[in-house]
Amino acid sequence: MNILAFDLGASSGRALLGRLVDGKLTVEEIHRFPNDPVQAGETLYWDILRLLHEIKQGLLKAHQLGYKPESMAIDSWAVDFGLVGPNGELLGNPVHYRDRRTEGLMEEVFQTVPQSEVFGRTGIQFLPFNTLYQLFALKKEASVSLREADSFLMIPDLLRYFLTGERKNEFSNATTTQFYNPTKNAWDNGLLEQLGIPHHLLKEIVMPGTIVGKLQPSVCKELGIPSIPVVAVAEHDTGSAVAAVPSVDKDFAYLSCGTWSLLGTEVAEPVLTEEALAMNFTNEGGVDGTYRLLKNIMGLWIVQECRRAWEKTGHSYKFEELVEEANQAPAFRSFIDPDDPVFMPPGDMPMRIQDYCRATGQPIPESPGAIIRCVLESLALKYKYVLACTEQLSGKSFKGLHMVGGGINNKLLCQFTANALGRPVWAGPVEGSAIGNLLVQYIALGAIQNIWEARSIVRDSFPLDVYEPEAAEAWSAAYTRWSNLLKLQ
Ligand code: LFR
Repeated sequence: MNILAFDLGASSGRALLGRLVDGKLTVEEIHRFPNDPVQAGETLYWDILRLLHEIKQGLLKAHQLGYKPESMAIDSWAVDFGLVGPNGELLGNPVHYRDRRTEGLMEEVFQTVPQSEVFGRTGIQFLPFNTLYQLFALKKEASVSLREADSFLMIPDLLRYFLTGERKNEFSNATTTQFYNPTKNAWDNGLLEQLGIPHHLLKEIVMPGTIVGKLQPSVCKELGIPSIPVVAVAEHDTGSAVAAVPSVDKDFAYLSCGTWSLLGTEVAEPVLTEEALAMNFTNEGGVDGTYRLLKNIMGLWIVQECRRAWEKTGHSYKFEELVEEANQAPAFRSFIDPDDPVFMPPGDMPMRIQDYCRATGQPIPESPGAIIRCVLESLALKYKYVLACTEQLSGKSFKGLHMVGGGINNKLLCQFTANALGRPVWAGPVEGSAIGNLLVQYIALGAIQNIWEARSIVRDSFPLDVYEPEAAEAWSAAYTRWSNLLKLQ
């Protein structure tokens, strides 16, 4: 059975054709496209209509290649949204979560609803760009779009709406807004009311694995293709990636590694304790009513932005070149906290890393190789810390770490991670989110029974690379230095 997954990442999107034959899944990338944000005036936007165009191109290519997909689904990054008006029109272009409009707004929200209450009601970590603060920003500026809006649709909801005409909010993404209440299993209208944010725009929530509609006649006519069902999968890419983790153990730790690094475990119930709040962990909804207890780590965004900064000055490096130079650079010279807020917005990342090292009295990395080495070592050390927090909060212990996502192409990072953890890393599959997207479609279509059968199919279909830990003592000493730098006890 051929089906189609669209996986939209913060820097690129792709369409993967999946084929399930005798319990084995094969995938073929049939379309890949850039996802370049656009700065217009003071605001950083997503180019949403271009993304819709590229999705249509993917559909067209699948048909031109003769695949006749039987369903499709979209997953993307979380938290961002578009507002749709009473006549079905898009009110304004969706804003990028890295836009600066939410700066300082978390603290302002806490003056009305205390931070511990927000966490107790939603279980979501505090990130300045959460949808809650984005809507609060709109309310503060008396936004006309917010006033006129009839529907709040997150990025995949919105694209699905353009394709099917149906307006529904998908569960995994809804939970990331920080106004979904996992105890009540419903939107937390009361929380929005306290902040003066309208909630009549929120739509019915559909669970991952629901067929929500089908391609509407105008789309089929435009592309000259037959209509197919459009499925709501775990439309949050991290939810899809974790669905594709090929674990045998029910208790497993994962690192979904791309622009962001998302590290944690799957739990049956959200962990809403004071300790979880203090560690700023999150509980995001997943497949089959599960939650992901995890923490966002800044991830390869820092490397992507370094590369972009060097490109601007006329020095284009391939990722592999940078990783190779990092491999050659001296070990353990200087470290950063990848999650320091200075690294969040787009901009001159090499300079920010150097400033960080200067301000903390460390040697200043000069060459690209030295800078990237500093970032990759610091990420691996942060993973060790966050894995320990995950064990503490969940009461579980993990023999090793599953890594999925494009970041596992960076073999040096995988090896550093195994070294820092002193435990094996099992890396694969690379296309975690797209594969999770396909699997949940197969569940919706009745071709796979449940998520555990899906995970065994991943195990049988894709190779795993195993990284055994090395240089235990040197990494353990580095961890002590790094945690002193961050003043962790
Ligand atoms: C990863 C991701 C993270 C989310 C961030 C922003 O692609 O979806 O899970 O925190 O992007 O939406």
